[in-house]
Amino acid sequence: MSARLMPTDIKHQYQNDGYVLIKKLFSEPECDELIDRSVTLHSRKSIPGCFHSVSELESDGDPLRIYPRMMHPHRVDDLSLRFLKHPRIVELLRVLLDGEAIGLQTMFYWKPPGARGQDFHQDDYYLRTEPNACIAAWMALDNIDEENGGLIVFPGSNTEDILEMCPTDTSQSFTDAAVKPPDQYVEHLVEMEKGDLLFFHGRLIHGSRPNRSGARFRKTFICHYISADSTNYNKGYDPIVHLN
Ligand SMILES: O=C(O)CCC(=O)C(=O)O
Repeated sequence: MSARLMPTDIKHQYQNDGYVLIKKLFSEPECDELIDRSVTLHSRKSIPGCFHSVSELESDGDPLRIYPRMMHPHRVDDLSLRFLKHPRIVELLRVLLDGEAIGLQTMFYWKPPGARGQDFHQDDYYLRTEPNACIAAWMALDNIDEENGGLIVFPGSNTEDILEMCPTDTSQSFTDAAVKPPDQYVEHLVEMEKGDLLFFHGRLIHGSRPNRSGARFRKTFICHYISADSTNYNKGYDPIVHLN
């Protein structure tokens, strides 16, 4: 799906399937700027509340300990904040949410070769937004496919309530609980090119498998938003970010 799609098409697909892919919303230089900044942040080894990385020797063979995901980089980095508030994202959020959005979190995933995935879940299990679902903006900073652990979605599962989370296989997933997708949903791998952005609904079942590639990272910058008229959300995500 292309950034040139009409707003009504974008909204229709989001409502029907629970996600919509916007091709090449960002250019390669824009992606590279964000990657360069993340490399600079990572070189600090540890930023309280954001990430703590260890050396290869200390990692016990877990690449995610060397390249852990960065939580809320927008709280320590102006460029990450600029992307959270990026006008191209905010304009599309307005279409998808029928109104204004508020920023709740950012994350930067390196997903290095050999890294575990994140088993199936719904984001609102964590964000607990009421009365409407939260929305993720998942931006590809590499070309992403099955081999390097691309995102898997279950189209239409956005109509489900929050489902039960059960213990899962932590040799494959860095999280220890997951939902079992109901039988009527069929998994779909979203192949993405660097600069593509996937919006998805907070009740959509999604996740990823390990990065099986020998040398390809799967870098992504992820933002979560809620409608400005939300009456509740998980206050653990405070402080929220007003986008204007
Ligand atoms: O990027 C991934 O592999 C999973 C990310 C995800 O599921 C999320 O941010 O909720």
